[in-house]
Amino acid sequence: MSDKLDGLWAAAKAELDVATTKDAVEAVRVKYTGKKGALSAILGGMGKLAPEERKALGEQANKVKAQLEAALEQAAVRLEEAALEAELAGAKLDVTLPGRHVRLGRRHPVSQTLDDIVATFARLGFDVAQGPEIELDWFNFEALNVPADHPARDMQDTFYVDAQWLAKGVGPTVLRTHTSPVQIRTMLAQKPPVRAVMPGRVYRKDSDQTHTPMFHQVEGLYVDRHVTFAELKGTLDAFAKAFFGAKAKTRFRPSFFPFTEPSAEVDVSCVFCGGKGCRVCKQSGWIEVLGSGLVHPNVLKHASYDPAEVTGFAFGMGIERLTMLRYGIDDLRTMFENDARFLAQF
Ligand code: 2U9
Repeated sequence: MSDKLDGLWAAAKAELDVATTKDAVEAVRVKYTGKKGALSAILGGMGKLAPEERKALGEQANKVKAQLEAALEQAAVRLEEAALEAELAGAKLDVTLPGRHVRLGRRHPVSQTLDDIVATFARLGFDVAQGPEIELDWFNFEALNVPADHPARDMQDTFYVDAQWLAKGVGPTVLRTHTSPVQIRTMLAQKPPVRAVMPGRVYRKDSDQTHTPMFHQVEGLYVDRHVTFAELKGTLDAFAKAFFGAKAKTRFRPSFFPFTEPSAEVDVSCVFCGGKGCRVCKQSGWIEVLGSGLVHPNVLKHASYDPAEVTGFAFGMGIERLTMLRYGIDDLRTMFENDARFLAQF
């Protein structure tokens, strides 16, 4: 029986050495170590042996079984390696070629600027409020003290959304021309005090070197008892210093907006020449960055606030313009072309 085991191992080893397929290796495994295989047959006959002979043969059988299993494993590995070798040779894959470069995406400079502005006002205690881009004419114009015959309501400036509004029994709808309707909605939804900034997309029928039909704004509103123009100046000066640097100075020039009275445009000392005068600030030393004012009493009334009880300030800024000033970009179109090579610089 001992000879039989030796013979079995020799035969199995010889067959494995010439096996060239997985199936051939599997056939050897079944033939020699399977349930009905040669090894089982030998072990089955062991019952008839004397105890000491059985022990010796058992040990030998275990050794042969272990050898067989190791040889089967080796054969399997050898075949796998050969298959991989053949595949690589056939596919002519050049594993020394450098990998494809994956360009990382990043936030658009306009989004970065918008987020920075919102974060700056958040530090000054402002909440963030948002509203619909398709807006009722009432919220976009009427509530903001923009009379029906105001040039800003002209078909030329405003995208009207629904021509059938009258038939449907709703007011006209527009693509909002500013984020100001969000202020009205916010005031109607809560009692004073209100202190919030309103970031978002706005739309105007405008398209030239310095205007696009869609752009981004951040507006802000602070309404409470005893809010004065001094608070407006302090807040916007703090914003300018946070955004343009501690050396930035501000100046307030009288202006007019239907929704604020008094109104002021806010200039910042030129970020390029520090106020000395250059091409960008047209030698004036100042750059206009914001509009602002105290909320018009009519606007407070439309929002169900009592102008005898509360006052407020409001401001607005265009984000594309601020982004261009911040990064020294001189062509508005680059903000909308989404050329990844251009955007990767910021
Ligand atoms: C309410 C009351 C008042 C928002 C204001 C401006 C002045 C302003 C422009 C800046 C550049 C628009 O993007 S831009 O072209 N904005 O000059 N905006 S005051 O005043 C409000 C808003 C809401 C209830």
